Amino acid sequence: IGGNAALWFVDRHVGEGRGDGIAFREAFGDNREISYGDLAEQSARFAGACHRAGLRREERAIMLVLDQIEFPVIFWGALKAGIVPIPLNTLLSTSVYDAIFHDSRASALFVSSELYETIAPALPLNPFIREVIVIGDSAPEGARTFNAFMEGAEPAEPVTVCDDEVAFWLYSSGSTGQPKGVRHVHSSLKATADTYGAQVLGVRQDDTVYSVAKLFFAYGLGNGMTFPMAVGATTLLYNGRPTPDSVSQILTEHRPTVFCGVPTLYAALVHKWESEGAHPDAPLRTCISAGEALPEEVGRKWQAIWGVDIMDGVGSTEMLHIFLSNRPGDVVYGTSGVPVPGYEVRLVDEAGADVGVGEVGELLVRGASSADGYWNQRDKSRSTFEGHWTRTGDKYELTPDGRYVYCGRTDDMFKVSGIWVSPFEVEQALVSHPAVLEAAVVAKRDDDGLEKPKAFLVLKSGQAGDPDALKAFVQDKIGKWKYPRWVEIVDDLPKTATGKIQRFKLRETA
Ligand code: 3SK
Repeated sequence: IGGNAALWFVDRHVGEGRGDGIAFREAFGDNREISYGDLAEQSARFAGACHRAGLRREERAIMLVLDQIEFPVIFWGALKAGIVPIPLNTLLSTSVYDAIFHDSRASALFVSSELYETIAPALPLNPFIREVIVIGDSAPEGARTFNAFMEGAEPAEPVTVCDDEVAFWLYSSGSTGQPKGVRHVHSSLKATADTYGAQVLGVRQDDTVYSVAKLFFAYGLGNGMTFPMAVGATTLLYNGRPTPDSVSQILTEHRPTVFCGVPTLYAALVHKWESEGAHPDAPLRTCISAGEALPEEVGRKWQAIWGVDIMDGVGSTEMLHIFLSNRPGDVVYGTSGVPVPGYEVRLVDEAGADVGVGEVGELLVRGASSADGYWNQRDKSRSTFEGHWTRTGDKYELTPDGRYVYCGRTDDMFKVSGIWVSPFEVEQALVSHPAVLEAAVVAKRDDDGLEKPKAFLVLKSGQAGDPDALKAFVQDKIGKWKYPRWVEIVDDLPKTATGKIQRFKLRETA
């Protein structure tokens, strides 16, 4: 089936006899559940409620919604109505929301009651938003509750679309700030489910999936929504912060079979279970990681604990999901693996020429899920989407056995004594030290104005980091000139919501 993605991801299950299967279960509160049949019905009524409220096709609707059952109802219901949902990161500040509300010119805003206070100051300043719908028991003046919005609405038939019609947007903050609206088309959702979802993750109908990456993030949207929904599986939703404690509890109580994490959390979980000498009991059969490269050490320790590898991969908001990944039964820690079936990659130098094995180049990717472009940012669209190829801004090296090794962001690399240093390589060396939990390395100028590595470290609890010992450790591991000349111990590292270290912020304080 082409056309409206909601037909394939939602309604198809009812037609094929899977309507009673549980699509989503909340791993909090009263553990509310929604079946595929109820999701089909409620999303159709949501579409009817949008029409009744005067929301027209192609208008945008902001979703500032926690991972809770209303999320899929709104997302798929909007697609059915032809309205373009824009799920937003739920951790941004009022001023960033204000900028996005203006940039997108969204006509409607769906907001979880817990987040209302943050956006409230932006509402009187906004001339575009006509409907504010609060997911909660009550709504302030000028807004309606979600239940009131839905009450009495008639189900609407999904609008007919072509494969190339824009279905939804995501705002990409990148690793350097300025959010950009990334426009994705209906067919991209199925393209990622058919490629990474089916052929790498290999999710099955009997799986229970838990993604610590939230649904507003492209990685979480695939893991927790489109991949399980492609096969009629069940997803666990958690509306709180994924900490080592909350994740351990979900693993114990809800027993997922597929776990989708990010490196920081994998590292913190391994550390917690090592120091407690025990780990939860869960029937995990597949684990994946993305967001930033997974430290080798963390992957090996996870494998030793669970007997299951973590398949590390790399994706982007622009490509919607992972396009380079380790594969089941073929995991090499410290690499991002090989191209996902359906995607091609190239490594190019600054002049755009392909580089050879063992040389570092910028990663370009092509595949069916690439975005339609950025909203109202022609220059950035032209420099990122070059015909069928999308520039990732990541530096990679190809090994003789055909695997891709991450070397850092294009703008994070620097030279020491004329030789390129990848901050990522120094960070990998640092996190393999037993006292170090997390590391970030940036360039800092010495008294002679020459760039040298500086490390910011988060230590494991109860550990003291001796800077000289750490420097010597790195020298022994990766080479004399790459060691950090300065070591600063910090409580945590600045990160994007998707777990990418914001080195630009550290550069400012270095
Ligand atoms: O950062 C990543 O690796 C990623 C993976 C999947 C989807 C989106 C992103 C940004």
